[in-house]
Amino acid sequence: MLHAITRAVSPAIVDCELTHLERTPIDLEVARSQHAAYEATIADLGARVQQLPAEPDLPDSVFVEDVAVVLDEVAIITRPGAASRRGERTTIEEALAPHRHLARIGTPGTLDGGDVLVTGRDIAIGISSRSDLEGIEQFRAIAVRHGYRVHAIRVRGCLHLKSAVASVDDDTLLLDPDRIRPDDLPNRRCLTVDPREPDAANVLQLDGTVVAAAAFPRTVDKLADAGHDVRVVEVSELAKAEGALTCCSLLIDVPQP
Ligand code: CIR
Repeated sequence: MLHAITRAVSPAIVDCELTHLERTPIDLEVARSQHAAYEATIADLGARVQQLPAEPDLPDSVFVEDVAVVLDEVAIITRPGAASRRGERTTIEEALAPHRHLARIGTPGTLDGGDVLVTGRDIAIGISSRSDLEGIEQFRAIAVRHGYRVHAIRVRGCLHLKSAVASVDDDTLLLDPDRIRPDDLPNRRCLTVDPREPDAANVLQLDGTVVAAAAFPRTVDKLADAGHDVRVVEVSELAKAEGALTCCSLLIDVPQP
């Protein structure tokens, strides 16, 4: 079954890191209710949701994806590129320890989980403002031991690799062709976002359903027209913190109890 680790929105989210967005006011209560609706959606799609308590001193801690990459064989605790996010690791390590052997990215490497796109045995990792070559080489050394191939891809114009490309099913990616060249990615069928919605690529694939953000209706229609079962969630307040859909959960395949 699928276990999902989430974390309640921090009251400090208004002080989040921002790279490509201007700071605009975030309504904490709205952010919390949108986050709760996100959790309800993934629970409805079959995930067992484990919500970690909010971290009042860690503004971006709701975005749990960046702190770990969970493979079937090992969970790799990252060293986030933003120093303000490194304190998020302790509680994520504790939450993952019952499910996976842990490995770690160490100093001086940096890596954010938002830069890591796992498709079968291929793992694409963005070289970004958050993830550097040292972090990627450390990740590669761990992953190759378990039979994965790691491909480093330069990220431009967005925070993370997965800001511009994500999986919609086991064989298909959704991407923004202005930021990601399909040829850079390991062989997969590619759908493109609507050109008026360049930030629409970050969708969450869960048990045959694609969870997409309400802000991108044209891309939602495109996915539906391509035959995908799509669930729409409103995450506008979390988007003001430069977060999207994959970043709000860590998904772990666990054996049935
Ligand atoms: C940050 O800049 O770290 C947060 N404000 C947003 C992180 C979003 N993470 C993700 O999309 N994987």
